[in-house]
Amino acid sequence: MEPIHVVVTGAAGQIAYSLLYMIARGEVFGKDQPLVLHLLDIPPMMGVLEGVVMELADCALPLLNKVIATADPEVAFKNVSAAFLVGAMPRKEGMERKDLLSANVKIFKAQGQALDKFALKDVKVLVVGNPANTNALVCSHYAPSIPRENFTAMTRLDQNRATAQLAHKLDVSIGDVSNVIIWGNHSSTQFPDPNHAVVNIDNKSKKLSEILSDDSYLKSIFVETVQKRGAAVISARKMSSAMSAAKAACDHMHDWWHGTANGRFVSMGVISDGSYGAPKDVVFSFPVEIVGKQWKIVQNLAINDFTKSKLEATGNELLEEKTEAMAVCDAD
Ligand code: NAX
Repeated sequence: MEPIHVVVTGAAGQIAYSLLYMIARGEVFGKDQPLVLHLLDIPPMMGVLEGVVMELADCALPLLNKVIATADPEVAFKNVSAAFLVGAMPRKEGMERKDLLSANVKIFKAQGQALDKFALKDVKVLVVGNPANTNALVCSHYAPSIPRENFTAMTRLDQNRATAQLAHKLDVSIGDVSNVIIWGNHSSTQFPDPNHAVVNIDNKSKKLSEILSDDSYLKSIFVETVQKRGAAVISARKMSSAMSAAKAACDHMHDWWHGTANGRFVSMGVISDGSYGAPKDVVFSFPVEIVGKQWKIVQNLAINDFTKSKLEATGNELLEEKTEAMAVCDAD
């Protein structure tokens, strides 16, 4: 089989350190799909990146045909079929959310332009670097020759966290819980929604509501635990989530590449068509089903008033981010 070219940005950072290994082992594109990995980072990180390249070689991975480490976006994005945009400016002490957004928007504008020029036109782009949803929107805006559907943002870590919380609460295996939804922004306004979750118990599929009717847990403890999980990991590890973020990035791209099982859906930040009253033309996390590498927003789920109000809040935040981001881009 011909190798495909895959780029990972922020390749010298901590998420990439786990992610590169998982991709190169075949866990995303398949155990028979050879790969050429392109690693992009900024010039001061080239020394560190060289160490990552050495370790990848020392892993002796049969699917890894070649590794290209570079600080040049033209080399990094050339002919890629899939892009993991992990690299971003981290939040420094004293930095306002606005400053962070403005620094990152410029990075994703430049990378959108580079994808437009050098990547394959059917490239699948997953944005992990924060603010992920708005970065994905900016990236797509500056890559007009690539379909907007090909730009997505990662909320899979939130989905995995939510699924793990429910499995723990019900004392079932994680594989027995599915269809938990993350709506909206990958931020503290996201809404982890357990209302459509399905649990496999005694070989029967049941709606979560049939086996767990603890409203105070589902509406407050569960939602807050998921929303604040990132902060809890930082406080314990003194560093942000990396292994779990890498695993989630693999899950996201894996399902996009190979599709979702019948009746199952996953959450992805995708360009909004206004479904469920979400604002149009922002990157909003929805439940999606995937067939033939094309995602489709799951329609006709019943939405209660509580969920509606949560969707409105996270949608408003995304509209604000979009306005700020586009102002930065226009001034750049
Ligand atoms: P690190 O700071 O360890 O690594 C980031 C890397 O990106 C660094 O090596 C840096 O030099 C590089 N970089 C900066 N600007 C770049 C540019 N213009 N081109 C290429 N590389 C560039 O951060 P890490 O822990 O790996 O996190 C990366 C990003 O993921 C952060 O923005 C973080 O906020 C975000 N996250 C997003 C998550 C999500 O669910 N969407 C969860 C995990 C994570 O917090």
